[in-house]
Amino acid sequence: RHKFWETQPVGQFKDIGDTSLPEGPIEPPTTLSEVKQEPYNLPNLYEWISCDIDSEEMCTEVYDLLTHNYVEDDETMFRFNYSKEFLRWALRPPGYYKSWHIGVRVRSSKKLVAFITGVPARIRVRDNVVTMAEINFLCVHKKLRSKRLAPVMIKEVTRRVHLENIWQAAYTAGVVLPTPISTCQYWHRTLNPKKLIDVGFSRLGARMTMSRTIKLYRLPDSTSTPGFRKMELHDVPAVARLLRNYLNQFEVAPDLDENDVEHWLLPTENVVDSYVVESPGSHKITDFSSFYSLPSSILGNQNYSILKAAYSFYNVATKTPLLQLMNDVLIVAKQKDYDVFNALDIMQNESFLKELKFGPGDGKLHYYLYNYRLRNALKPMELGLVLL
Ligand code: YNC
Ligand code: MG
Repeated sequence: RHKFWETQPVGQFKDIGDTSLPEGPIEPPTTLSEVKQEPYNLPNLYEWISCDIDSEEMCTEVYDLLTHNYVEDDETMFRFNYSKEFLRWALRPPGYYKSWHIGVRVRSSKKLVAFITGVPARIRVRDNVVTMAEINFLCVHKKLRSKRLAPVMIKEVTRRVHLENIWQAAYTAGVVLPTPISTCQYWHRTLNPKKLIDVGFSRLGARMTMSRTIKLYRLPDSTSTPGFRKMELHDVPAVARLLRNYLNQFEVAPDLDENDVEHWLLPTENVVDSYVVESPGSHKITDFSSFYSLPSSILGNQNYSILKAAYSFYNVATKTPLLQLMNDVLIVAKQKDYDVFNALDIMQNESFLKELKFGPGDGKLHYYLYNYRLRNALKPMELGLVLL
């Protein structure tokens, strides 16, 4: 059934429930000289490139490919519209490899028609910190679908990851593949009900009028927690300590040092936003919350072309109740004109979703590890990892 994935070192459906199989790497690493030195063969019309995402022209080409060909919802009403600034942020974390930003061009016209990326990350799986690649932005132009290009893209990124002596990877997808380590669900908190209903993102509830709906989702004008403010550069050590300590409780979570925290969590306009609570007396940082900005194109609506969505990233509450912290973050997201605030049911998010009027989305998000077996799937609440 999965002609490609059956050949790969991933948990296979037939092995589900087989507790005799050990946890950990499925295949041992080979020596670097055993890694294939030449790129995989593409059909002759196409050629591989490494994308220099620093270059404005290259970044624009990638942006245009993704804007027109990347992930859509099942009803094709929306398509992810990652911004160029977001792509640069997502693809250039500490220690990134340019060779892992892989494009496929048409030889004759030079048009970019496919893309896949990896970035390095230390991911802890239970007690083991493993250097992995986080794989994202796999995209094949709509006109080249179902030609088995994706397996070649995946094999090529795997080869380039192996060349850096890295043998594991983490990724998420909306489709079921062999085999999820966890299956999660998105929840959506309406911030702009009128627009969400107008564009078909949500529907007016039974026995609800528009004005009652607007009232239901209304938020205070300002945040309620004393000492709640935007994260700044000098907060990096304190935020790193908070996060490292917090993420320890999950079965799978990133192992973040201060450099990672600076890159992934220091606010970047229209990309990532982070807030801290600084205790008014002691100036201690006690709480932290963050979200990233991922708009979607609205396909075929007369009135609107972009849905502004914020996605919950990492949150840590040690003093402020998590519910209150998240309510303050909803307030700032509303102030920043986001239409909707999304969160997965991972980490401790279930504790605030219903109370803060998030509603469950359709569609699931599946988490995967490459070349690393877990004996049992994890509950979403056991996951401490957010991929972009
Ligand atoms: C997917 N999303 O099952 P089988 S998520 C992985 N992730 O193989 P073809 C996928 N595999 O089942 P198409 C996949 N979607 O026969 C499909 N597949 O074994 C598998 N969509 O290939 C599929 N982006 O080329 C099948 O299919 C084989 O032309 C079929 O291309 C697929 O970024 C795709 O949703 C997704 O652009 C490129 O549909 C295309 O349809 C497309 O005939 C819209 O492929 C955008 C979209 C996916 C977003 C993402 C994570 C990707 C993870 C890839 C796996 C990484 C493994 C680890 C590598 C490093 C290892 C080290 C060390
Ligand atoms: Mg194809």
